[in-house]
Amino acid sequence: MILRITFICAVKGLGLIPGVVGRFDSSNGLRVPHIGWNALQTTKETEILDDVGGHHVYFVHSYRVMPTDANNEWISSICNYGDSFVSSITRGNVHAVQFHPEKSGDVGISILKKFLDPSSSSKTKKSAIGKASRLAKRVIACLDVRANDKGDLVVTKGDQYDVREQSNEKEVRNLGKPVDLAGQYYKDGADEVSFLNITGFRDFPLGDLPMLQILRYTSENVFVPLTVGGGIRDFTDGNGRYYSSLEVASEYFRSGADKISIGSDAVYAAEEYLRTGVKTGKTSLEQISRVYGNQAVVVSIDPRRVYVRSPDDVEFKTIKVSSPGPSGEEYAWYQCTVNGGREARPIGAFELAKAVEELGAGEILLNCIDCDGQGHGFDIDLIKLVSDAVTIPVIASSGAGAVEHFSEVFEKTNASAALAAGIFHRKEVPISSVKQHLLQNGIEVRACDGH
Ligand code: 1PR
Repeated sequence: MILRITFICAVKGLGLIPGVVGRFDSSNGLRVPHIGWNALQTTKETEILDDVGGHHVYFVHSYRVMPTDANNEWISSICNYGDSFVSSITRGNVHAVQFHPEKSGDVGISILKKFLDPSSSSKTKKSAIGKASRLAKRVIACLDVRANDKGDLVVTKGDQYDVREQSNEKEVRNLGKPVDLAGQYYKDGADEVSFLNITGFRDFPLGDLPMLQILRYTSENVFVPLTVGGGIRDFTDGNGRYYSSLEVASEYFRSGADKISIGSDAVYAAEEYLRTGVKTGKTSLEQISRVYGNQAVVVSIDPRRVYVRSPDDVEFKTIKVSSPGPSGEEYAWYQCTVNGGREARPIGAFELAKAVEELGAGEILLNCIDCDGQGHGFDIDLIKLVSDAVTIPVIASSGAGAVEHFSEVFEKTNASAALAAGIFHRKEVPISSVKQHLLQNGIEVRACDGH
């Protein structure tokens, strides 16, 4: 990574705008990439940023330009993340932004409209609650998608990963249509939407064109980041045609995904890396992050809690659990699984998280099979363990059942985002109530009163 910085610093730009591009410094605990909704401070009158006041906009990057006297006259806004960096520049009719207006909801759309037509009227309501001041904690809606027994792609939801009804027919639980639900969650104020193709490990995703179509249709109306996961790996089809994981990911990106999420394949890559100590550059994780950047690659971890009597009983990192195990065990480790929890692997969540960060992951989606669908809250022990182990953002997932679970995870761990599925699908708790609750507890979130 140091080499990369040196390389970038050593390369001259066109010299039109004075400044140096450098990587955020993660050595003092700052999470890099900078992913999420942050506040801007406008420093110059410019119509295109008229509606931004008090709102968050969406950033996803690891490199930035610092403001200096030499580039001061270009700067139209700055953002603070660790230090102040340049978030937009304006000169005459030249505008450039570091954030993503196309992913910044109504505020972003207004920026794009004003860029095309400076006289267009403002449609964004001034934020009535929760004025933006820093990086917000994100609330993510997750849609586990798979084909039901009739072959239609549906949003489903498991209990500890079992997505079949308990009836005699054991049909796949059907909680709605993916595109409709994603659109609804966008309107409700979700900061991101994730699709997980949960049978991707056994089906080839490029053969699963409806999934690509879901992404295309969703990205027409949903202007927050979309993540898609499931089946990202090298594959040879029935005709002997080989597809690299990079091709699979590229197809997802072309169809509207902003980030891809790798599950099983990242576990194999981490195991191999820990065994050999060698980065081959050939794993899906390394290849996709090299081409699209770390910030576009999420690793989804599916661990299960394994209780032990003593940390010496196992070679993996253990924690002292907050409630003892069934036989009074005081310790546990979190065993990673592949293929949707079907196969346990000889690697812990702690070891996996550290390895995938080194291999190029930009973010971790941290599920927990024990908590999935239970509604008793996130596994705080696990999330603390992993979010303290890495410097990339961690998304807490599995177990949300009430608004208090969201404040608990942000107060007790270093998670950057919290993801939920069941409570949103079953309409038990609206996203707006989660955000209202977080704001009342002094936790900054993106206000969702603009819709
Ligand atoms: O291994 O690269 O093909 O990726 C497969 C992906 O599909 C992984 O991200 C894996 O987590 C996911 N997956 C596989 N099987 C299941 C299943 O449920 N049977 N879903 C599955 C994982 C977990 C979360 C869920 C949260 C929140 N689902 O995504 O949404 O636990 O749920 P809750 O709020 O209702 O508790 P690969």
